[in-house]
Amino acid sequence: MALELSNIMQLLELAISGDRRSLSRLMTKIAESPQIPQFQSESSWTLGVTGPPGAGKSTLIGQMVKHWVSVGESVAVLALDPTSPITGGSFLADRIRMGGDDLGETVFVRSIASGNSPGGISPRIWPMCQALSLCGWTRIVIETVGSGQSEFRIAALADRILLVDGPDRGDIIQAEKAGILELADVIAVNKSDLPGAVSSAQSIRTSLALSGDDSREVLLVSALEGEGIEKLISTIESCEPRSERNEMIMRERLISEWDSLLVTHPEIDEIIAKLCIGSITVNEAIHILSSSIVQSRE
Ligand SMILES: Nc1nc2c(ncn2[C@@H]2O[C@H](COP(=O)(O)OP(=O)(O)OP(=O)(O)O)[C@@H](O)[C@H]2O)c(=O)[nH]1
Ligand SMILES: [Mg+2]
Repeated sequence: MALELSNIMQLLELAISGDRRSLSRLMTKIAESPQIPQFQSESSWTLGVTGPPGAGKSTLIGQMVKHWVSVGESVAVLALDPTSPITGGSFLADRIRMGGDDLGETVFVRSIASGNSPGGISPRIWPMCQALSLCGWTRIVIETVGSGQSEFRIAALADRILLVDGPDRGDIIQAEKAGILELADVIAVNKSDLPGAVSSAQSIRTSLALSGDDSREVLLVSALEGEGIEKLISTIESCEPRSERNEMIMRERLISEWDSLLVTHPEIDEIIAKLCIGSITVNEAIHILSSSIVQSRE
């Protein structure tokens, strides 16, 4: 375990010195190592981008990346696709290359295979973002499909959340149900080149007004035509992370790391078997698991 962590620290040093291969390997290690590594970066800028499948998140991120690169930022994108992580990421890279641009030195795109992480990917996103920040990436974007609570919870680890919706009212209802609408800092209705986008944006504004929160912007954008991108970026950059944000991030970190410790616990199967035959109670199981987790971390 100690050797594993020292490897990770070596990779981090190489990645900080600008070695891209080491950065890639570092991301893999953070995703796959049995123990979740911890890094501390003084400051980081992270944006969670979530929204229903096919809303245009990747295309929009591609446009945002282009803009950021043109103003001298260096952008890292972590793409989480619960269905096909590998194609999801390469697809994103294709979108960013739209217009024949090379990704260049100032863009890093990585797809994350959530299936390879002991205890799930969620608790690993924070150290990944911290490591990217230590390596000098000034804009860190996490793309997740907001089709379920667990995917959305990943976006909640970022300092700010952008919800991307399509011009279909069904998408918005889904976002409302999952609680995404409530927590997003900025809401973009994409595909403004298609009919329905204006009325979708209007119905989101009505929803926000009904819940007494009408201070957030609902912006119309077309990722395909590059419409509304600068306004979107300036809105995202000027939005003050809400006061509850830090509490939400810490809550997500704590819950996801705790969950991960629990499901990767070496005795978990044995304890479940004992619960099944009634030889221990749930309270006793909690006591056994939590005391051994505490001991292993001392
Ligand atoms: N008309 C129109 N089509 C768009 C726009 N943005 C994206 N699309 C199209 O919508 C489809 C999905 O785009 P993606 O960017 O892959 O959407 P996504 O939300 O990242 O999709 P997943 O990651 O699979 O959830 C593609 O065919 C895009 O070309 C837009 O502004 N207007
Ligand atoms: Mg995508």
